[in-house]
Amino acid sequence: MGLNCGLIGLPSCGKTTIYNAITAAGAASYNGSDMNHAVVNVPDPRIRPLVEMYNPRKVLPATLEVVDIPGLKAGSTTEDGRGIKLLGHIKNVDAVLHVVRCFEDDSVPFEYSTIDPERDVATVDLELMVADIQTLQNKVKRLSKRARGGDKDAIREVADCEKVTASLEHGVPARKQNLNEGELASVRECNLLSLKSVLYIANIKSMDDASNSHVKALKAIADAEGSEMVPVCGRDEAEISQLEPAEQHEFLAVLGLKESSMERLLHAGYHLLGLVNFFTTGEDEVHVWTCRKGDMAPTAAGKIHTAMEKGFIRMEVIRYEDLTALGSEAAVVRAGKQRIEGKTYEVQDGDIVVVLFNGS
Ligand SMILES: Nc1nc2c(ncn2[C@@H]2O[C@H](COP(=O)(O)OP(=O)(O)OP(=O)(O)O)[C@@H](O)[C@H]2O)c(=O)[nH]1
Ligand SMILES: [Mg+2]
Repeated sequence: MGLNCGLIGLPSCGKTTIYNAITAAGAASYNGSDMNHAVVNVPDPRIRPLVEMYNPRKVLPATLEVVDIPGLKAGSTTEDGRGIKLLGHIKNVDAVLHVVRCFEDDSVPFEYSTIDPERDVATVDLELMVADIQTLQNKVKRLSKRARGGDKDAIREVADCEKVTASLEHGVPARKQNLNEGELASVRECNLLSLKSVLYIANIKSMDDASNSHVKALKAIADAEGSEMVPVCGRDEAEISQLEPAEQHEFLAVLGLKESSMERLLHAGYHLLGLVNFFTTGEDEVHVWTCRKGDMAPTAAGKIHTAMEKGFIRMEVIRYEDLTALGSEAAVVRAGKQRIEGKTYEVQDGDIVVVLFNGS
């Protein structure tokens, strides 16, 4: 139910190394036949004070799901269907984490003899686009009979799919096509890979290298599409993630970092996708939920339970800062700081909510 991400990139760019750096701190990780998959807890400094206050039976942090697939090289999606199958594992992710090798090291084999983020991003994007063209063509094929029969919706959807396909064939990823609402609706069920938000990860040798020319080139690519770029020293951080938390912070400090790669990626990802955390609290559980900034109260309530969205009546809201400053829910209510919000309220980061709904 939480945030869901997929790691992509050329072979040997460091995806699995970074996957290990992100997930080692978290829960179960298993090795599938050709991909790694893990669900990790999202750290939030507000959880601990809430747990101390409520002493709940259960604590449920927000979760981050990470999928790591083997590298894509030029032609992966056209050669034998293996690339298409691999990409199938990331069809349903909210965001793509695109790892780009930005370190020079002759002892680590790579596809190319040079380091060139622009080339690498274009190569991987092309594979995503080839897969998308296939997906769109399948949809057009499915709709063609209805369209020939004069079905207006089918005719419009076919036209939209063909327009997107034509731009893909010209090398423009769907995320850069400025698609309008109608076009987005026509391609929604296709889960186009090149439409997904991309967070670029520059894999570097050491943090001293965080502003080398390759990292700058990748930052420029990210900036040009309104995205984010995070430099990560994959190998060092994969090792650090194996240490005890106290030691981790010591080593991060040595590298000149305040946060682990997981924390930095999360911040960038939350920012890129416009995500916020809100809470439900009680003696039973302290639970962190994630929704999009701008989500109205019923949509956010729907993250907790679909019945809460359907039967939404109102939401009682207190702020995390008020609760910790005043010491208890009762004190917040006495201070007149509890709010009753309706269907058009936009849930804010740090809201602690109770949803009243029909069927409760
Ligand atoms: N020097 C250096 N080597 C690294 C770094 N990150 C990864 N490597 C090395 O690069 C090689 C490939 O790393 P992986 O993480 O397996 O790469 P991958 O992208 O998962 O590769 P595929 O799954 O085959 O596509 C390994 O030998 C790593 O040890 C880094 O930050 N610095
Ligand atoms: Mg790998």
